[in-house]
Amino acid sequence: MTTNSIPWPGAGVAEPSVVDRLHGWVTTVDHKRLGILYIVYALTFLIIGGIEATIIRIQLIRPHADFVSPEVFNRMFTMHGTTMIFFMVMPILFGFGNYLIPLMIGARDMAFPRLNAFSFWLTAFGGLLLYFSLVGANGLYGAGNAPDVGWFAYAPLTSRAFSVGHSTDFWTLSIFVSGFGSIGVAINFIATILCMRCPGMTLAKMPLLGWMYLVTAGLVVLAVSPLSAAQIMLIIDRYLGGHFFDTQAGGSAVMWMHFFWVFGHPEVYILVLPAFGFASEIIPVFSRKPIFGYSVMVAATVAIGFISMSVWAHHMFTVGMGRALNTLFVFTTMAIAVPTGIKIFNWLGTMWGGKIEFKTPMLFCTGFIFQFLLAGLTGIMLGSAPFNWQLSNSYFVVAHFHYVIVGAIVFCIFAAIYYWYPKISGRMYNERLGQLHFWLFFIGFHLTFDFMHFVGLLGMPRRIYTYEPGRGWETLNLIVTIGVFFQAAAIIVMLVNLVWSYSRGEKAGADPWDAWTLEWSTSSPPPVYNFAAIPAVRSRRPLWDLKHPDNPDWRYEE
Ligand SMILES: [Cu+2]
Repeated sequence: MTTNSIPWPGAGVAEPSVVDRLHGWVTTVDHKRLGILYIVYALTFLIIGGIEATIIRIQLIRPHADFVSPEVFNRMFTMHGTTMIFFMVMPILFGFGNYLIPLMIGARDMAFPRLNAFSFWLTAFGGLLLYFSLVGANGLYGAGNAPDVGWFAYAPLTSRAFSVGHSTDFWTLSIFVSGFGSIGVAINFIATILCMRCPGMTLAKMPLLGWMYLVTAGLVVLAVSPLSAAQIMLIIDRYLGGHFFDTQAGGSAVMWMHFFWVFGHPEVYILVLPAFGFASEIIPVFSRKPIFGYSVMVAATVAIGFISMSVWAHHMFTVGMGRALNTLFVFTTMAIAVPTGIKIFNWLGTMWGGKIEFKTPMLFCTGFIFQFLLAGLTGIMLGSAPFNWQLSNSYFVVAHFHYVIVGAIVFCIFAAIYYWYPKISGRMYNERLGQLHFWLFFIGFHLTFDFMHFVGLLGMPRRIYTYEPGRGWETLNLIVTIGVFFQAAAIIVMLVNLVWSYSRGEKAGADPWDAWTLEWSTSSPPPVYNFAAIPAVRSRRPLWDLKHPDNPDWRYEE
């Protein structure tokens, strides 16, 4: 197998104009370009969602603050949650998957390039539709007509009786539209991963990232559909005289919760599995050891996929389901901790005895393991119904899920940004700024979300606009808010690094990390056609075999 970068036919033609370039990006069906569009789109919403979080935290910095009005506060936490989940984390994961999966399995593109483009634009328009709600009656400072019902929009708060204007409809339709984008890209991942692997790459030789995206895609198809169905029912309730979620008229508000969490809990695995994939690709390279327990990792991933569809009602321990059902969901929730724990063990097993180099991607992965372990422990605590009854709807819950979403998923996303930035941009990022990003964010994260657990244990409910002095919440809230400013500074450092390095960074070359998967066999950035000749592989580390013909991996795998 050869490294491949053949000059593109027609070299030396006139520079395309700005309009041509724009047209090229808007009409592209190339998986790499679509990947970049998803990533840039998501980073834009990271900034917007971060600003919303900062506004919430400034309002809660002390008792009786009046930085924003109660209405704006409700709109801020609804927009923050909805934005970060549906228009930041999901798109950035779809972006990395789009860019990397065809390269890592030795293919020239995704299975359905036009469906791929269409899926991106559905997601893109979904986010724009959500933010169009800001251009509403109350003006920007009143946060317009932005949705204010929380990111899970419980009934009957979403009924016309309690949500008079169109704010809830912006929530419903924006997620409904982007939901089809998600289902479209998921179908593409499944077809690409199952049908377009290069010769020799059996499923048992596929990079772990491929397995994570395969299971994730399956969950997207299974979990997003019930949410879309429930949203149609909500629209019928709001405009066509339906009573699906109207308890007084024979419907059920609890039924919305079941529909939402049948989506909502698998959703957290839709978000975390690709992140696990990033860590499973990065940790071996910076430990100079192949992943520990490849097959067990695959089995744990598939097990998580199945079990994650059976735990949803642990979000509903307080609605009165009764002892039998509560017990069942306590049991399934505890069961999902087993395959998840196995993964933590395998990552530590990979690092154990390795020659670890703490470059920025590895720093973020190390932070991820530590924080994901803690997040798992508070998850087990909240998964036991009696404990949950005490802390449901408190800041302990908010701290727990931010520990997973920020402490695990966002940390892995940052690791992925720095690890694959050289491949995507052709340049090295600034390592010092990378390390500064890590430490600022690490400190900020722990200030915010460690202390948030304690204010929750002291009884502070989530989503309250303000609070009384004298309950022991003041200092904790101050520290929590200070942490957010560290995180904001860290994000700014990252953005400066990425933009600056794009034109001034050191040239990266094809394989700056001395890695082992196929994307590093192409130039940086890769040519439009990816590979001059479709590669053929014999092991899980094709580039190791190429670089170590005297001691190839296939000798042990075959
Ligand atoms: Cu859950």
